[in-house]
Amino acid sequence: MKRLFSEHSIRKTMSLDGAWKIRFDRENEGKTQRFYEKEFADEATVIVPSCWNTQFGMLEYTGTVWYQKKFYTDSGAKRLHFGAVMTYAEVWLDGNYLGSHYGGFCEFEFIIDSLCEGEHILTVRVDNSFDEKSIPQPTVDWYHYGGITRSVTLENLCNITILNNHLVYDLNESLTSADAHFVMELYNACENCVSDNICVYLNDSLAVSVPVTLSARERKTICTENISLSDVKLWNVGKPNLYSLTSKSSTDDLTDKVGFRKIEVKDGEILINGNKYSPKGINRHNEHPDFGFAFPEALMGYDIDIIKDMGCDSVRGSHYPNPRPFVDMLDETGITFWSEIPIWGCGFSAEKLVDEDIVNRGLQMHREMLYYYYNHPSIIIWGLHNEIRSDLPEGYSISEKYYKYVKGLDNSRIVTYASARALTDISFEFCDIICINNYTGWYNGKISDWDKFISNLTERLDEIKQSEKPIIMSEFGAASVYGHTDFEGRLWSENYQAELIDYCLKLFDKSERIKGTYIWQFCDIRTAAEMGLNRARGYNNKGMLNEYRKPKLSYFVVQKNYKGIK
Ligand code: ADA
Repeated sequence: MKRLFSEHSIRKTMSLDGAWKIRFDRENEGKTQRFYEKEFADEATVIVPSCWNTQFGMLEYTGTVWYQKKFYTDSGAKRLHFGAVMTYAEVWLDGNYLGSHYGGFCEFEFIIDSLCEGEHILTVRVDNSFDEKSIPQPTVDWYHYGGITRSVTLENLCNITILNNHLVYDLNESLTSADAHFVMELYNACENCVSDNICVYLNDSLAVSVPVTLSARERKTICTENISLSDVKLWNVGKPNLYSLTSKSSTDDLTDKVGFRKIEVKDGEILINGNKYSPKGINRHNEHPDFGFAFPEALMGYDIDIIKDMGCDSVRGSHYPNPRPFVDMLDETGITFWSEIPIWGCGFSAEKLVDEDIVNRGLQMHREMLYYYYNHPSIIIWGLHNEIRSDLPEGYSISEKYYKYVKGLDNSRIVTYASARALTDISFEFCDIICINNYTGWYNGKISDWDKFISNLTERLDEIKQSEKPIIMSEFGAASVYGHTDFEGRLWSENYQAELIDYCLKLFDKSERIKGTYIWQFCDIRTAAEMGLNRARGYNNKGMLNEYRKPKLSYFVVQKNYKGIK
């Protein structure tokens, strides 16, 4: 799969990125006409990864598009991996159905037990239309681009292959040594029973070696014995230290990057490696008007430079799992990350929050996010959902389910959700820190009403016995149209936005209870027509930069506050 470093030196991999043929299927008749059985005509090609909405004349197209790629391969078992397909993918290989995947921001894969040497045709039906059970629902504050938006790879599997390896550890009191074990998912790609030895290395030194036997085509999760690691060098915010984690069988290998750090929530504080940590954060959509969600890696690096220049040390990946190369960059830079799934609440009625299919789709998204992203040291927060009706029993029920599920999979990180119901929320017991989205001074009230809001919030948290949890202001902001300034500082001007951000950052910094901020938002983003007249230009204009990364006045305000510049 696509990472910043190479994951394999033994396993052979082939990128299926590049030119694919496409067929638009406006009438949605491709399945009945069995498009997957025929080779497409040459008339239309597109580069993968990409979004079709950024092609000329296709901006508003929501529906089905068929993609096809011919490739040549040697024989044997394969793993076909998709970085993300927006939103529903159905996949055929040489006319045979491989399977489907729902969820536009999650990785998925298929194991193909045997492929003969020669030419093959991969066909993918991509559908980005919404249905009653969609996550997100049709009313959502971002543009719902469609397409194969992240890379596609084909990997050769031979005998015992290592599909995944999670490093699970516990640092000791002095944070210099750790008890660790590895949870590995293995697959025997061979038709016979195979025995082998899996060796796991941390920075080239052997950590553990495990004999394994797997029957033909068996998939098995193994957990190694506990080992003690001494002289552990910590991953810290701003001072990241990464280890390479390499697992090898005699026919396969897998490399990942890991880091050791301890995340705690204690006495109203967030602690990283025992030190108090108040994230200076920003909400960021992984979107660009010219590329949609198929965000180029070179630009990711540029965004990270801007984020650092602004003085931020944390990013909330609002509102979905981000591409792995982006999270790799954060691991390497020492910027922390909040990763969440795209349950964007305003679109979900109370009934939808208890709809079994929707709840299960969300569970699957959490499962996939934790499976693929578990090792990233930059991820310190798992986000359960955003702005749902957490003031109602239905919101309570889904929060409880997701909190318990995610905690059960990973108890080493903070689990939370972003609430827009500060004064009426009944679900705060299902978060380790209290995260509040509020737009005082924009959708309601004046900038100076923020003081009252914060005192109401802390009083309420005391009343409902949630006062021991740190508060994070996870969204606040105002829209401004880039280049529009005035003498009066009216709504929509850069100066009004800058004034609000300055006021909030100073107020939150003075509060004893607020332990971090995530400004809404990094840059302007294209949004859905359903968002209506409140979204000038069809954009959410609350960016500190415009969509082409040109700074607004508020950018420099953030810089001053976050960098403590007088
Ligand atoms: C919400 C939501 C964001 C954005 C914001 C806004 O808090 O979580 O995605 O829509 O409101 O700009 O109103």
